[in-house]
Amino acid sequence: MNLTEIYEYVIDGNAPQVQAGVQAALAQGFSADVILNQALIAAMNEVGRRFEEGEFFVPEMLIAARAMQAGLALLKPQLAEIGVKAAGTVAIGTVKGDLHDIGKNLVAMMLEGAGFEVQDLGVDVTPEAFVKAAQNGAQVIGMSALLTTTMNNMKSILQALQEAGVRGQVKVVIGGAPVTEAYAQQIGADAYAPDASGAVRTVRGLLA
Ligand code: B1M
Repeated sequence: MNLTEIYEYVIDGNAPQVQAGVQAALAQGFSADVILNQALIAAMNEVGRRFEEGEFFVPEMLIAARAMQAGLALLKPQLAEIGVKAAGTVAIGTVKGDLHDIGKNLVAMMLEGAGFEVQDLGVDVTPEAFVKAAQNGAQVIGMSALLTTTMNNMKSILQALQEAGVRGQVKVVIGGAPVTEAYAQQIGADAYAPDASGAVRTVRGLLA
């Protein structure tokens, strides 16, 4: 099994073959960071590109992200051992009152696939929990909302970050079906991303 095959299996969303491939590559002496960058992350970049070009839809992206995560789980102990640093830390959650998590999970998986350390705060997340994540060192706060009623809670979270004195130390990116670029500007978020691959590009840009 070579790295190109692992890359293809991630794109195909074949988790068992990705795991077999990662195990074989480790046994052949490939280092964990090479497998991560040249097979898993490279494949997720391609998945993001195909999604943006309209060649892939949400199900294909979800299946690929799950396959990537299956491979990543095997690499994590080695990555920690050789001290590979994450591209940045992102805390992401669906805002208070909102239980929709499919899109948020997809964004979290794509970010993880792009090499970020992701803290998933879950759904129905209070402003206090977002503040705590910022105080604990998250560099980016990601908020998701699917309801027109709950998207207004994003503003309260920004206020809570401000009041806690941590707004200046984090970048805030928001998204979800009813959210728009104009709304992000209106409430003072740093960025809006329309979809999961856009979120990866946006977070990379914010931390560059
Ligand atoms: Co609900 N729901 N739902 N729902 N639900 C919607 C959102 C709705 C549009 C359906 C409709 O009426 N047409 C409507 C909202 C209307 C509105 O606010 N204007 C609605 C409603 C009303 C409700 C309830 C109030 C229904 C009720 O009980 N009367 C209720 C609310 C519960 C609550 O949250 N408190 C409710 C409940 C549910 C279920 C539990 C049944 C289920 C959620 C299951 C789950 O998530 N685990 C559900 C579902 C599945 C939907 C629809 C059908 C699909 C949402 C979805 O998963 N889309 C939805 C209708 C629709 O969207 N067509 C609907 C797929 C997902 C991949 O897309 O989440 O948009 P999305 O994420 C995208 C982008 O938005 C973006 O990237 C993702 C990937 O491309 N993105 C980000 C998302 N977060 C981001 C964060 C970022 C960046 C990008 O940065 C941090």
